[in-house]
Parts: sequence; structure tokens; C-alpha cells
Amino acid sequence: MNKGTAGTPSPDTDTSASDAPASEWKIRAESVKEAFLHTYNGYETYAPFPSDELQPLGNKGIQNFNGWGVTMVDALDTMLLMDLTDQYTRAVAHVASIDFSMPPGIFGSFFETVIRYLGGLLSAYALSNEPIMLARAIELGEKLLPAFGTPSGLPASGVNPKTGDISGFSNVLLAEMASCQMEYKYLAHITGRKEFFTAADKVMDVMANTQDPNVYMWPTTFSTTNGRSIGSTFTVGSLADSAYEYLLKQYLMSNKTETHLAELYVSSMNGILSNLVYLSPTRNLLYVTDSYYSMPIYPTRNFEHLSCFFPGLLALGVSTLPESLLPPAMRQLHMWAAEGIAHTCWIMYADAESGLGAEAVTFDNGWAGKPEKWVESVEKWEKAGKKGGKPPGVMGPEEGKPMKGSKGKDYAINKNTYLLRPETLESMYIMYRTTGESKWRNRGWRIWEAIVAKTKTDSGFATVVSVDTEDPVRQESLPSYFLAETVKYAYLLAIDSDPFPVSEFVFNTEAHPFPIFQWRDWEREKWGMK
Ligand code: DMJ
Repeated sequence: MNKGTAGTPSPDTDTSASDAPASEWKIRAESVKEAFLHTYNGYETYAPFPSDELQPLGNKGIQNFNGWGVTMVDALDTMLLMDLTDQYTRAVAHVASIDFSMPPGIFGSFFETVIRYLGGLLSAYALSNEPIMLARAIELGEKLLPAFGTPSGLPASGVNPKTGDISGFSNVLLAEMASCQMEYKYLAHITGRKEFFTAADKVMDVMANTQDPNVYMWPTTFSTTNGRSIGSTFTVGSLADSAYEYLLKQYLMSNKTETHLAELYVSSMNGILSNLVYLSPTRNLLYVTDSYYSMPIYPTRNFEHLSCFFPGLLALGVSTLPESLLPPAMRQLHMWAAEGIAHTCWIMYADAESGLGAEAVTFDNGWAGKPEKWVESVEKWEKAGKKGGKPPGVMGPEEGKPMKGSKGKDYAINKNTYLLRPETLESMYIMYRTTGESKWRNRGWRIWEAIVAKTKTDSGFATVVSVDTEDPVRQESLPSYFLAETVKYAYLLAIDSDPFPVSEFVFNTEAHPFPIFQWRDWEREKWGMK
């Protein structure tokens, strides 16, 4: 029995006022490590390399991400973090033997291959200095480069690493095109090879030239033929998410030198806060949503689990950006939004009968019209004398309690699954590490307890349906990001000191830590860096 996770989870308890002693956190960290081992043993036993993922009910392997052992590669740095030497040693041998090929006519997802495989190899290299990790990362980076061979230079959605053929019907999603820069730039830096830098950085030029002048965001789809946006909606969730994340993170990874990207980050965050953030009608829950295409923007009120990385991103920006890029009033607004939305992300779990957050909900403002934008509510609150010290949507200690039952919650679940996703734990971790407030650590821990109680199987963990019931039904799926991200964030929350402080590391969107580095003068000059 995992000591730290025994018993029924009680995610509906607001534990913000209490904290466990250090000895208890030690036990909790050990229990997360046991959860990793339980799952990885299941993978090694029933879905051995090069299986991609374990099917956690039937105890079989499945090839769903190129057939190169994605669970193993995605989990390399978690093994290093947890000092799992035996597992890592076996994995090194597997990495050496991966056959990065694919039959002609088959295409791997450029985005997934970059964030999971390339990101996994690169961070394993950064943490272990193991030469084979770098050798395989270089090989994979080269094999994926043909993706950029479109007329616009935007990467194609799919690529065959053996033939170099590309696919994707001339369209690419915002997240797909703008979430390869950390990986390719770090690869460029450690190899000294310009082609890795220029291919990825060209996408940033397109971003700079296509930011919508009204809302300071980017639509979700682009043409790889002419480099223009063709999407019709704005969102920070699915299809877009990590594009916004990588703007800040490239700046941080380059030791705060790629300032033009930080500027794009700040203006786009302001655009999101001004256009996509709303309050629920009675509970004052702050949420970020998507827009139907219309000017001015009309909110769908859809709120996705995927968007729960957003409060953590805002908090990371607040804790790292200098005043010249994020002046005090703006910084305060970003932090309020981070606090308010992180609270709502936690509430999604704490409200649910299972203790697990739904994949997506729809907020109902109770009237047919357009809800008031949060920034307008903040303005009114300021004009009225800043009652209570915190604006609407940012909860004081006695506010914003979880609720059970189907009535009065201000939202209805529209996708009733929990897919073992990491975003809320990620934000709890960043909120805790950047603010030092233990309520985020405690809330994250309650979430982790619910995950263990409701999704564990004999061989691993499983995605579930019906999070609004006490006993959600387990499904035949265990995505590789569970070991790469969800388990890693739970562990990082539980251990005492952070091995990846924001002053030294930046995570890619698959939670692979990359070290912060300084571009050398010759790189800046020869590669024509801004
Ligand atoms: C992960 O693969 C990455 O975090 C990605 O950016 C989007 N979400 C999934 C996990 O939910």
C-alpha cells in the first residue's frame, strides 16, 4: 500500500490552511516514485520496448506513436529525477537501438515526435551527459527537418523520417508549428549547427508578422503554402496552447536574450486576458475560453483541461520577466489571472464526485447575452475602491469552496473523461514554487490522491470516463505523457527542494527540463540572430 495515498481522497477539502510536516511529504514523494515504478514495470513486462504505450486493462502493448517506444523515451528524465538507475540503464540500451524509420506513405506527427521523442532525448542528455542521447537526438532532429520543406517554411503536420515525405493537406495547427523551437534551438546550441536554428526560428518570424492587430493572438490554423493564418477561432487550449508557452520559454531558455519573443508573449497574454477570460455568474469562477470567429470576439464559454497549463504559464512569466517587459500594473493583472484560473482548475477536480477534473466544461452565465469580460469587471472593482483587496475571480481564504451535486455549479461537463492529463498539476506545481503558498501544493496533492484512487490498475494507470461519478470507468489507454508529465509534477510537488529552479531550467511542453543557456557571440553573428 502506498502510505501517502492510502484511503479515500478528499479533494473537496480546502487544505489551504493546513500543511503536512516534511516527514509526511517525504513519504508522499516515495509513494509517487512507487507509482512510477508500478507503471513502468507494467510497461516493461506487458508492453516491452519498442511498444509505444501499455494498454493498462488488457496488459498489452500498442504502437500508436511511431512504434519507437514512446513511453520509454518520454519517461527517461523522470527516471533520472527519481534516481532509477536500473530502469535508466536498460533504457539507454533501447535508445541506442531505436530504428527511426517508417514505411513509405506513413507519416508521424511532427509535433508529437518533437515534444515527446526529441524533447525526451534532449533532456535526458542534459541531465545525464549520456552521449547516445545526443547522438540519437541529432539523428532524429535531422530526420524530421524535411518537415520544414514547405513553400512557407512552416513545418508540415506529418513527416516520414525515412523518406522525408510530408503530409498535412497544406495546413498546420498553431501549436504544431510553434512548439518545436525549444527543442531545435537547444539542439542547435549543443551541436553548433545553424540549420536546426534557422528552420525553427523562421516560424517565429511568421508569428511576429501575423499577430492579429485587434486581439493580439493567432488563429488556430495556418497555411503551409503561404504562411498566412486561415483559422477562424482564437483559443489558448487545444490546437494553440504550447505556441503561447514557447514564446516565453524561448526567451527564458536563451537566458532572457530573445527579447522580441518575450514581447510577443506579453502582448499575446494581454490579448488573451482582455478577450478570452470571463467570470462565472454566481461563484465568480475565473475561466479562459475560446472564441467563435467574430469581431469583436464572442466567447464559447468552453473551458478545457488543456487550458489549465495557462495559469502556471502566467505565474512563470510574473516570476521571471523584468519590469521593462512586464510593468507593475500588468504584472499584477497577470498574477490575479493566474491565481483565479488556477483556483478554477483545482475546483474542476474538487467539485467532481470522483475527485478528477473533466476534459471540458461549458460555463453558463444564465442569460443568453454575452458575459462581461473579466478585465472590465476588474476595472469596475478598481473604480469602486478595490473592495476586499482582491478583484472578482481571485478568491480569498473563505471564498470559492468546492460544491457537490449537479445544480448551482455555474458549469456543465461537456466531455466527461479524465485522460491522465498533467495541466492542473503542472499549474499547482508552478504556483507553489513561484509563490511559496502551500495551498497549491496541498491542492495538487489532493488531485494526485484522486488519480491514484480512481485510475490505478493492476499494471499501471488508466484514463477514465464519467468523472462526475464516484467510480469512473477505466479505459484502455495510458498516454506516455502520464510518466513524462503527470507523475513528474506530482513528484516535484512532493519533494522538498526543486531540482529544476526557474533560474536554471525551462520545461518543454511535455515537461522535459532543458537547461538555460547563453547564445555565443559567433552564433548570434553567423546565424543572424535578433
Ligand atoms: C501533452 O502531450 C503536452 O503537454 C501537450 O502540449 C498538450 N497536452 C498533452 C497532455 O495533456
